[in-house]
Amino acid sequence: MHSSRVISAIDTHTEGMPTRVVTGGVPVIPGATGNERRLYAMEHLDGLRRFLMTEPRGHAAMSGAILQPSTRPDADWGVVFIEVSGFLPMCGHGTIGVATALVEAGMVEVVEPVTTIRLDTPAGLVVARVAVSGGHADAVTIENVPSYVERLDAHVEVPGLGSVPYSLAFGGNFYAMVDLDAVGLPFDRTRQRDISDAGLAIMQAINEADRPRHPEIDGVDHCHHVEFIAPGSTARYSRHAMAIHPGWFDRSPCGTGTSARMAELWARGELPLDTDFVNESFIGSRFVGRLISQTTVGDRAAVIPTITGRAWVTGLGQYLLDPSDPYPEGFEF
Ligand code: PYC
Repeated sequence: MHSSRVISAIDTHTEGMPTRVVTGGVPVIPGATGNERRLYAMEHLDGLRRFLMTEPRGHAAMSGAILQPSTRPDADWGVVFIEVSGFLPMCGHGTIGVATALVEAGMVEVVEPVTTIRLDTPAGLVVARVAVSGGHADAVTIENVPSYVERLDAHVEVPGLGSVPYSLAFGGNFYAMVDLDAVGLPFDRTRQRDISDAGLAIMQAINEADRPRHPEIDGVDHCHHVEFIAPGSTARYSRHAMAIHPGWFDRSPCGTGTSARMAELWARGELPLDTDFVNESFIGSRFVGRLISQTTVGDRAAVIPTITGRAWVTGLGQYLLDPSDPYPEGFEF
């Protein structure tokens, strides 16, 4: 076969959302920390990201994670998260996919009933506890990075929508949380184009009016996710449509979005620590979240969330580039 590039991957899905876990073919990415690696990759490896995420090897809602050696002594593996939208500081469904792939491929020492894997992510240390039986990764609980509220009950002026009420929280990425009712749309997948357009308009308006910035993680300075909360949702069980730049929906219940939502509910006094919060995705799949302790981020009160979900291996791939391929970095359609 003619090929100038060979990338090996374990393809998985987490509650419906793909994670292409890259296991070989990418050299060590320069950087003294996970976030420095992300920043380096944003500048120098965007073509590799597009090669793996966009058509014809990926699709419009593709997501992945590049395995790396850890930059820190207390972690087993490093991870750089990639998706059609860019390089993420943290990805919950991606971490569940990575932990499942590492166990299923025997790339960590597998211990039953629980295998603990410590991951060096750009947003910080994330611990994944994999429930394993008979060698099978049954479910994964991740202990996420500190999550906090940036704005509660704010408003933003959005062209075509008027003044939209929202709250903004960080759970590994920044999430604007908006009631679907507030933009006059139903929780209905046949209206996904309208919901996505509303989400993109809200993200743009927030970023233009007042961009959020993480006080401790360099280069985390925009809102590219809008969590549209379905009517009837409560502080224990919520359904949502997660609209993501540049125009797709998370198929999973979104681990970092669930963390942000729990931080918001906690800040409102509606979700105490050690209490289950079930979050349901646009396709009906579920994560169970919990807040396990309190901490701070800069001068803000923050919480440590856990997220439990499942992932399955869907394929083993070697992604090739024929030197005569007219689309060496794929394309977006
Ligand atoms: O699960 O955290 C997540 C996530 C972020 C973007 C898509 N999924």
